[in-house]
Amino acid sequence: MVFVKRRREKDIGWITVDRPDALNALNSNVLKELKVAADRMAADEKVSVVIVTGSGEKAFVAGADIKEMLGKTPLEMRSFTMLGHDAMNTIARMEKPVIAAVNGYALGGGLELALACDIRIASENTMLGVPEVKLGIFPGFGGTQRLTNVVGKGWAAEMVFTGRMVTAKEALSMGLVNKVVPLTDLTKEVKGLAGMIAKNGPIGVRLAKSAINMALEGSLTDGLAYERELVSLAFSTEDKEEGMKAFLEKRKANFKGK
Ligand code: DAK
Repeated sequence: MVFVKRRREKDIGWITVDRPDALNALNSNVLKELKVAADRMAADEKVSVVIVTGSGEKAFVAGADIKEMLGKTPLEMRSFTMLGHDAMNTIARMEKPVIAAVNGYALGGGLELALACDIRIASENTMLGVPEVKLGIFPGFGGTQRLTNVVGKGWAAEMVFTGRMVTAKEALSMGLVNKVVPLTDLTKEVKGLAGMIAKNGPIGVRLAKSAINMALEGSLTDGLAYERELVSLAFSTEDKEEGMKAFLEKRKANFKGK
């Protein structure tokens, strides 16, 4: 892996887009490596929570690689888009919580990558936007869909139609990011959040992600039915016995993920 670094710290998996000279822009190789990294994190039983971030102090990801896209035919662009969708869908559908540690510019495909994650924590220097209309196109890695799901039609329409960047503070007020912290505190903040999640019963957390995803993909009736089936499944686990007994015995639960 050249452009995407992967590491595990105890039960937290880190995926870092590492192409700082181009503000971590997503070219074909980055997208292929992102997909591989996400697949490996999904398969690693030691990883409970995944954090996605960018290298350096300036950018999370400044978008799809404009230099690479310029020369592409529509058919080549279709293949490129499939790489993007593959990587981002793998993150969005992974049965583990994924946190974006947004450490600077999150633009175009970069914001779309952050939106494929479940939770976004941003540093104060972050600027977010979907400037594709300034290039004569519009967001194509799921931005029109996931941005609308997260912030609602009004904000999504304003961001997509104007292409303007919003500050981290404005993004917080829109619900586009969950929290804003100084850049120097970002790692500590996301680790703390990941640690809080990792302490909980992993099967419950994973099934919950699957049920939450259904809220965006189906009707309320289907979502409620899916939630009912999955939460019933959680009652078949040793973790449920342990969690409930631990509560009644006034002690910390020792979850085994079984
Ligand atoms: N692609 C390629 N290189 C990039 C880049 C990008 N998106 N963003 C920055 N860079 C490169 C710059 O070219 C520069 O490289 P050198 O000139 O040093 O070789 C280096 O990173 C540093 O950037 P700057 O010199 O520009 O740095 P500044 O601090 O002055 O400005 C900036 C930072 C983030 C404001 C600026 O770099 C900028 O505006 N970047 C472009 C942001 C952008 O427009 N992002 C959206 C990209 S379009 C589709 C599927 C997906 C997409 C489209 C279609 N289909 C389904 C068809 C997705 C599209 C996008 O994401």
